[in-house]
Amino acid sequence: MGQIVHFGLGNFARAHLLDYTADAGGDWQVIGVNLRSRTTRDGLAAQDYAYALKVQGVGVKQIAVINTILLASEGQQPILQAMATADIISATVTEKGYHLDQNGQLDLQDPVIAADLTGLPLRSLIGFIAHDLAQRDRPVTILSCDNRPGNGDALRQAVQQFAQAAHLTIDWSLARFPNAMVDRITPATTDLIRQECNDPMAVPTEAFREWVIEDCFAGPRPDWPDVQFVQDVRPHELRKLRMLNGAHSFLAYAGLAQGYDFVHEAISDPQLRRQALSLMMEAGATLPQDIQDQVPAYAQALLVRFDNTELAHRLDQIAMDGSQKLPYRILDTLRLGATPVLISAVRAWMSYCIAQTALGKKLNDPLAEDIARAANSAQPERKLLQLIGAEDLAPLILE
Ligand code: CS2
Repeated sequence: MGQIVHFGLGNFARAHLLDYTADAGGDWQVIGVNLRSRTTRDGLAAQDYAYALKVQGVGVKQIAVINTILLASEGQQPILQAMATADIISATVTEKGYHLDQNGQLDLQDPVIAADLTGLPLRSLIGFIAHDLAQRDRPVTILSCDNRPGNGDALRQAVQQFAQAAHLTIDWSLARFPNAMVDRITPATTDLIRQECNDPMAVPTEAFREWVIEDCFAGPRPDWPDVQFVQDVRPHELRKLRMLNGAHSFLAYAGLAQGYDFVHEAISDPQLRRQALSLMMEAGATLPQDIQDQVPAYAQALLVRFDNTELAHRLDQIAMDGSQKLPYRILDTLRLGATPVLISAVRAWMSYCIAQTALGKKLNDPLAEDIARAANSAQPERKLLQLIGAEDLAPLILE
């Protein structure tokens, strides 16, 4: 029997990796790990870890691949024991779950990482993987399923930097960290969805799904249907992160500023639609030459996905963690081709930070306190750009 230990049982994991694993069939068990909240674990445990996946326009699937879910707050040993016999250790912990600084290096001053380094009960994905690899005697694939360019490389480097700081010795020949592009729009669950599915743990998602993984596994993997195994994931990652996620972040801040709540509302606004499409095309122009011909069709397909009224994808959900998302969704693209919509996307984020702070609202962002301080400072925009490592773009954005 193959074993997957998956960190982060949020809606995305349950609509993507776990749906693919359910379709793969075969003899695979999934042990979940939640590092922070117990809510999902308690909710799923009450229904034998099975849940309804409501696929818009298709129907409701019952997903029953999770065997159990462990909580870091209930002790690290059971988690390390499960990891020791896993073939795959995967993660959807969002950008902030990697605890990286603006330069993509592990932030050793980050309070969670600093605590893990002092030998206190582990609370970070990075800490768990480093300690697992330090006592490991069999091959394992560490599979990041988070939005980030080179997510596997970034995770490997962070684990390496943690191991060095913690004086852990690791046999790196046992571990592989494939890069992967993951895609499926998965909103937060609403009461309406819970009622429709008669399931408090139901997950809504769209029919579309995509997964492109670097073909470098250390051992067995489920027979995931429709997954592309490739030598170079980068063109696929950049296409998705710059075009889809870039447009999402633009629509989130510009749409909220205009009083919209959902993606389908913002994209139906003629001016925002025009801007979102040109952002996609501008981002597309920065992609590797050999995939340029895919850009127009991909952009049109994104508009259709964004138009999906049934999906009810909230803009404030996308607006979360802007300090972690903007660098790879907007700033990297902007540095390759300065265009009006990309600039207005950064300005929309700054206005959002300043407006929310003026209302006394704390942003849902790991840098919330720094953002509030910057927004209340004498040069709010310049300070906000510094926070996301965009000082070099200040002449362009602040002119
Ligand atoms: C969204 C993503 O919340 C967000 O930031 O842009 O979750 C997006 O829906 C997914 O990456 C789509 O695959």
